[in-house]
Amino acid sequence: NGKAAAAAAGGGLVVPEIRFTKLFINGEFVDAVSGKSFETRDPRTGEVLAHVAEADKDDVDRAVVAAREAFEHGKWPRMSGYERGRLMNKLADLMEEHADELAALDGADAGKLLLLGKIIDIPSAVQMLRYYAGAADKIHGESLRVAGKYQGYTLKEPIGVVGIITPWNFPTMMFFLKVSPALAAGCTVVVKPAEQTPLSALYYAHLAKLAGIPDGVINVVPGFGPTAGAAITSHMDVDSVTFTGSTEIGRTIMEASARSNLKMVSLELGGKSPMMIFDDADVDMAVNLSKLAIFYNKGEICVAGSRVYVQEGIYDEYVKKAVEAAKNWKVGDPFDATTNMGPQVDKVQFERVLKYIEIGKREGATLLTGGKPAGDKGYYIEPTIFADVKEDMQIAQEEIFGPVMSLMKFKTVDEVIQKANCSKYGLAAGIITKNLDIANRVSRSVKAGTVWVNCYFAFDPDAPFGGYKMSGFGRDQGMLALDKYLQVKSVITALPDSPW
Ligand code: TXE
Repeated sequence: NGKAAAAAAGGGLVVPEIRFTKLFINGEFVDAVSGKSFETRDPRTGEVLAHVAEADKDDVDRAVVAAREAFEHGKWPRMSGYERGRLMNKLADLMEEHADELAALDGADAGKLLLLGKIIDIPSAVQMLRYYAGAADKIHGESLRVAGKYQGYTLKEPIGVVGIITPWNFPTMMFFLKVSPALAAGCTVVVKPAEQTPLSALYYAHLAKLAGIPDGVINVVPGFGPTAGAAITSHMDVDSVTFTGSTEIGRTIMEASARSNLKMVSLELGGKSPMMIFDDADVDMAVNLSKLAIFYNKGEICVAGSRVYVQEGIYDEYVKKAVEAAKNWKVGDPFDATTNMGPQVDKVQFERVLKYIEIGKREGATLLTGGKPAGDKGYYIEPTIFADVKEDMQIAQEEIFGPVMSLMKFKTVDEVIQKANCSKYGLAAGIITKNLDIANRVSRSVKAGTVWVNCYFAFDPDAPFGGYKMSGFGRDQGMLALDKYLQVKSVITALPDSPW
């Protein structure tokens, strides 16, 4: 049983009982049509945490039928925005009540730090939900300037049934990043959480029911990408798909939309974000921010500051201090409050990161620290820094998604702008300087959806978030994200008797 396995894996630490392991369709927990299930593992040990019902095409069909019924005939899209917001706030209250358990669930499933789950992941998701709860009664169209004897206005209508496909690095945040605006807009959803981390999404489905969100509005179908995921993206009765994950699968999803019903697609994909540190920066502060930018959440974060550019005047001092900081970044059990970094999410990612470390060595980059597994059990990797990295190396171009920093020296502002933009990605960028002119110039020159100046990971529900270039398109967060879940209808009415 899940609890026993979890307790064994965590050495008796506070892993909650795993209560929800079935699919959630039309307000009920149900087995998969096939009767199949899959394992989700504890990355601290590689041992099985729980067996979860495995959705496939038939289950997705059932979930879409439920979501369609709830959309076409149910209360949710017809309710006032105020009432939808009220129920969303109730769900947020329930999340707060269960915050410890939820943080522990993601901790065990994804190897995330328990402490940070409690103070960052769960509260941020709650904040996101409340932000959109507040938006639900403020969605309105415009009155138009239509020439001639007509009057015109736009209506904003929910887009319909939304397919949501999420990754495993922030299971809770990703769920609410997409589900919250969809709910505010009046949509119904079919969510496929990542196969590595399906547990918290099922818990949220349960809480949504307790909060009074009607059956069929939120459906959760854990399963694998090529089966359950593909069934959503190629479904003829899903109106929109919103995805966060790899660039490769982003392409597959667009193809699936093109081949099926041309459903709307929005994609938040990979990144290789540059962190630019200028000569006038406080080196300690720069080390601290850039260390967090790459080692936070074990580098499993799409906006990780994985390319670090340091200006020549402070380069040597930066290197010395950054290596020291990496060595002091404590790798260990995510349930231990003194740990800075837990294990990579699974064996696949663990091996992928180690493969990139080998590539970096082969390409001729200088390994300053780290570079191997930490410990002999579980998927832990040492915080790793490569110096003398060149723009054309794979470790400077490809997303590693692990605790591996690629360090480069630069001389001028123009040079660093050119190098920062020398990437197929454009998700985020960091700038550390006290010089306002440099900060402004670089902010405007860098091709990235988010720029952080003298800070990093400063997320807010009101700040739109998404990519340039091959980091995808469409924005999560902010009022702008509501557009992904809304149709705009222009209504033009003849006014034959209008005086003007
Ligand atoms: O991603 P996938 P993976 C990057 C990161 C990582 C790499 C691979 O570089 O190392 O991607 O990770 C579902 N149709 N990011 O393999 O496969 C899948 O089940 C529909 C960056 O985990 O893209 C899961 O729910 N769906 C990223 C989700 O897509 C499919 C976060 C993401 O998995 C599918 C995660 C298909 N054919 C990885 N195939 C970020 N931007 O934050 C898979 N999926």
